[in-house]
Amino acid sequence: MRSAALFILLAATALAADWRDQAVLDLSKTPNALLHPVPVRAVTLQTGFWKSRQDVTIQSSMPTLLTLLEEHGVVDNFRRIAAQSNYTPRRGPLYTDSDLYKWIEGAAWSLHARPDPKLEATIDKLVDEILAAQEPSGYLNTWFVEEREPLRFKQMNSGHELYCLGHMIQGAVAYYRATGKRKLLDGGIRFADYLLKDFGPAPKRALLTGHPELELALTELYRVTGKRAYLDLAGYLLSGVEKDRLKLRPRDTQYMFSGIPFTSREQFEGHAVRALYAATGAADYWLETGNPQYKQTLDRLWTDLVTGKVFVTGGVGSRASGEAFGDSWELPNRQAYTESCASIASLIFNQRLLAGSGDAKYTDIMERALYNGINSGMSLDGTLYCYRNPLATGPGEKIRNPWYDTCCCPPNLQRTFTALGGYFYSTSKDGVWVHLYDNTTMDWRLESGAALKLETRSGQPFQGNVELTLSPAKPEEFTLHLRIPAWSLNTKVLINGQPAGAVARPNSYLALKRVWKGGDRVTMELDMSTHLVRANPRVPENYGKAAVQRGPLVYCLEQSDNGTTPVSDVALNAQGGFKVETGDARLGGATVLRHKGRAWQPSLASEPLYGFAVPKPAAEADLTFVPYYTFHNRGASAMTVWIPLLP
Ligand code: FUB
Ligand code: ZN
Repeated sequence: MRSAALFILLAATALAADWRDQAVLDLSKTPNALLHPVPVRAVTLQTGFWKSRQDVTIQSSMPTLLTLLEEHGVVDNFRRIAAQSNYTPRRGPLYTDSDLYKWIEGAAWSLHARPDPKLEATIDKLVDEILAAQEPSGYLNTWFVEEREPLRFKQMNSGHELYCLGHMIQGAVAYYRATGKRKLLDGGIRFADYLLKDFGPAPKRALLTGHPELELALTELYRVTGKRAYLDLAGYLLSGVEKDRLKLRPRDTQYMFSGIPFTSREQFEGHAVRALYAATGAADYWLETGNPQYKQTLDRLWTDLVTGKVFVTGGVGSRASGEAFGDSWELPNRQAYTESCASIASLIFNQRLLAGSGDAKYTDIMERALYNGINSGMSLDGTLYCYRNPLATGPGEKIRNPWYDTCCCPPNLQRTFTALGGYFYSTSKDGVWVHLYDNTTMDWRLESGAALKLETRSGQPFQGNVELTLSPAKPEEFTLHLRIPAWSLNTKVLINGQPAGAVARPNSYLALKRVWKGGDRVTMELDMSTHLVRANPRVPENYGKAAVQRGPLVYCLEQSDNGTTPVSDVALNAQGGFKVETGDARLGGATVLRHKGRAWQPSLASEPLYGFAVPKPAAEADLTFVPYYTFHNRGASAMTVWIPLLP
């Protein structure tokens, strides 16, 4: 008894005491992380684009989704186990536990940004109810109980037991980092330790993540606790050594993106969320171990992603069947699957690769996903969600819904938006990095230990102005790494009103090294020209078409703005400028674009399917473009991102 108490005490002291200083990813001791994210709580989002999205998440989306989770029995699924009577039957598919864990994670990150005792009390209560369902062994899953108990770890391809544990650990880590409360974390540790005892390389029982997720959670658990066995377990899961013991077929390992050595992967394939979560876990594993084979595989997969498998909106996943990646350049518009979770997975995959390199090419993909294919996932009022984020819809096609029985995307969006402060800045040995521009205040420190306050003011994503004011505690030499986005072809940078004297190359970080002192100001003018984006001609659907991009935002045509001519009957003039109109009140103040085009009249619907000449669009058309993330916020009208281009 005494030794058990001593063990608990030792375990308790093993956690780092600096929970307040830990970022979304605590890379402070990670050997291969060049960049270290700044904690969420150290960054205040001031009035601006992302604050308004975060406000909607915290004030509207979080409470309404909790009500829906309650109404659909997701919390009762835990309560009924502790009640041990005919409380209520279990409801929902086998992965609902993860939805509540993700909701808790979202709520926890929001506490970093904005302390809220009422919300904290709500989380505390949920945590107690969750833990009351945990078995003394540490096992916890509301599906594999009662008559399904004998099936535990027997349906690992599809069972989602480890997926749910992964989300439990991530929710627990976020809550610990928000409050210092370790109850849920201890629950996660108990379950992870239960796995360590019985599962692993032979002679232990084999383990497999049928839906990867636990890999990244275990790495973060290692970062919080310092216990190497969690990282080793992640390595074991990624090693794919159990293919033969578990009799996995190639089609299983392809779909799950697990079960064979991660380092043998040649391309992204199978279920998009599974594949990108696996790659994210592998990137974490590489950051911690430096294993070069992992790095080579990650580079190979990243190239595969960006050369043929990511949509212009940052969305990922081309096929509804198997929620899967397609072949390279298979990027359909209306049929695009582009699950919100897959765009988020791409964001966090690239986040790890950025931390390991400081290369802006990763931030470019992150930004594309964040402003477009992720941002579209939650309606402007925070009550409707996209599971799919297609690049075209027909009239009346309902993409936004308040609830999905497979409710993975809504809380995934929430945890992303509430943690947003953690994506803006990093530190490195030589200074500080600014990845995204908005109105934010960073109150943190350099890695030398010197305090640094950094105010950023910007009209992004609608305007190109950026102004940074630095306030180091005392004059200090360090490098300010400013991201020059790929879309900003001409960027002006001034330091205290004088040219910075360095070339601001698109898609790079501009390194400004000097002795910085209180009140130093850097101003930038990002190039907000509107671009017509062309797809590689190998993308069959988009041959001869263009998409419209201004700053980080991809635009679309919605029927509701474009009169009675169907948006599938219009073409775009390559010549002539776009008229920029700021502050559309119907779209939360977004900038809309107007441009001249042509329309087919009569409608193409009345033209024959085949002929010897292409009909010409003859009528003049005034086209109105709105940011893609706002689509279907005024009802389900036809929408398209890619538009035929006139010569
Ligand atoms: O497999 C259940 C859910 O479906 C997962 O949470 C997501 O990856 C989604 O594809
Ligand atoms: Zn999802």
